Formats: sequence, structure tokens, C-alpha cells
Amino acid sequence: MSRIALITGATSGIGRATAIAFADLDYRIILCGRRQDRLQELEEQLSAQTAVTTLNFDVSNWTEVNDAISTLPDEWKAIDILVNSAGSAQGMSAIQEGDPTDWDLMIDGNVRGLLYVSKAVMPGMVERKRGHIVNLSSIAGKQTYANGAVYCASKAAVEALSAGMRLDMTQHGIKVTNIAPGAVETEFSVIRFKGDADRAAKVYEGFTPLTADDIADTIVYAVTAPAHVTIADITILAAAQSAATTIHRK
Ligand code: 8X3
Repeated sequence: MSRIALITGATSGIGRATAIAFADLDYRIILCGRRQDRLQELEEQLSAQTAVTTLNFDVSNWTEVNDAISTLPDEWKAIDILVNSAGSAQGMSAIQEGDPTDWDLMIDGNVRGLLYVSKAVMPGMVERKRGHIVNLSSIAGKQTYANGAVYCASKAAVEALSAGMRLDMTQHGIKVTNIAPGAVETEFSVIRFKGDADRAAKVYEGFTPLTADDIADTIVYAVTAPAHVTIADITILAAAQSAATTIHRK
């Protein structure tokens, strides 16, 4: 039987691209997200290729996460791969000028959400003695930049959680991969800048940014590595980017 993959944040960006790439591998896919219409649309698209089901929940609500994952039908329970892709950046400002509502959204989605979904999926993996968890971190988790402290802190937490999960999970035969992308042109900056598409477009001006498909390729590389290989940590940047805030623009 083909592997079962659960992907959070599957309605857009890296999560969506990963779902499409996994369908090409014939993986059975559990698409998770909050936007039901988009989940359904992607389910319809991918169902022509592989078995797909959807779960509609908020990753930052433990009860919703646990209810959704624990009530999966039996044929979907044996999750082989978890891709923790849900998350966002909200606003950009110095801490003293920051909006605590933005902070909560980032910490709830990027940190709590990743923990909650992992906690709901891990016991089954431990029982089956197999599995692979892929966490979407960021270059921002490795290098803190001005006006991004809380987003960077939330991704630094992802880095620590990936390392911690690997310590917890290796003895159970479960792999953990941490992926840290640089500038990827998705809805990321439009959301960060509250729908200001012009400001978001400027982030990617004058160079060729990464695409969600580039990151999906990397995830495919990690999850298809031979059984004895763990791809522990990948930093992936656009060719024009050399550090979190250093981009060679034409
Ligand atoms: C996205 C990369 O550098 O825009 O996580 O924060 S960055």
C-alpha cells in the first residue's frame, strides 16, 4: 500500500505544492486546513490521481486537532508522513510597536500548532515504529532580523522542536526533517502585510525567489531518501539570497 501523508496548511503555498508533489508519488493524502472551499477544490483535483481526504481544523486549538485526527477512519489512521506546513508571519515591526494579536497568531500557529498536530500524530507512529515528520522552519529561525523578532522567535522554536523531536523519535524508528527556506513567493508576504499586495511584491523584486514547488521538491527528496538516511536539516535559499536579509537584486 502507498504511504499516507498528513499535510497541514495544505490550502496554499508550500503545503499545497507538497500535496500535489505527493499525489505524483501516489501517496494517500490527508489535506488539512481551515479554508474548507480550498480543501475541497484540492481534494477534487488530486482525487483523480490518488486517495485523498480532508480535515478542517485550526492547528492552534488542541481540542479541534485531537478530535479531527483521532476520529480519522481506520483506513487513514496509519499516517507515515506528517508535514507541518501551517504557519504565517503577521506584521513587521519593532517589539515596542508590535501588535500582541499578531504575536499570538504567530506563536499559536507556528509553535503551538506544530506541537499539537505532532502530539496527535506521534503516538501512532511510535506504535507502528515508523514515520517521518517534516517541519517547516525558515531562514528566520536561524538568523533574527530587524522588525521580525517574534516571527524569527517562532521559527527558532521550530528549529528547537525539530531537534527535540529527533531526540525523542529516533529510538522509535521515526525520522525528523527540518526545512528552512529563505524567500519563497507565496501568500506569505501578502498575509504578513495584511493584504498589501504592492508591499508584498516588493519583497520579491529584482531577483528570482523560490517557489512553493522548489520547497515541495526538497520535501520529496527528504521523504524518499533511503530507509537508513535521515535528511535532518535543509536550508534552501534563492540563488540571489545569501542570508535572511541579504539578497542580490538587479
Ligand atoms: C520566510 C523567510 O526571510 O521572509 O520564512 O522570513 S523570511
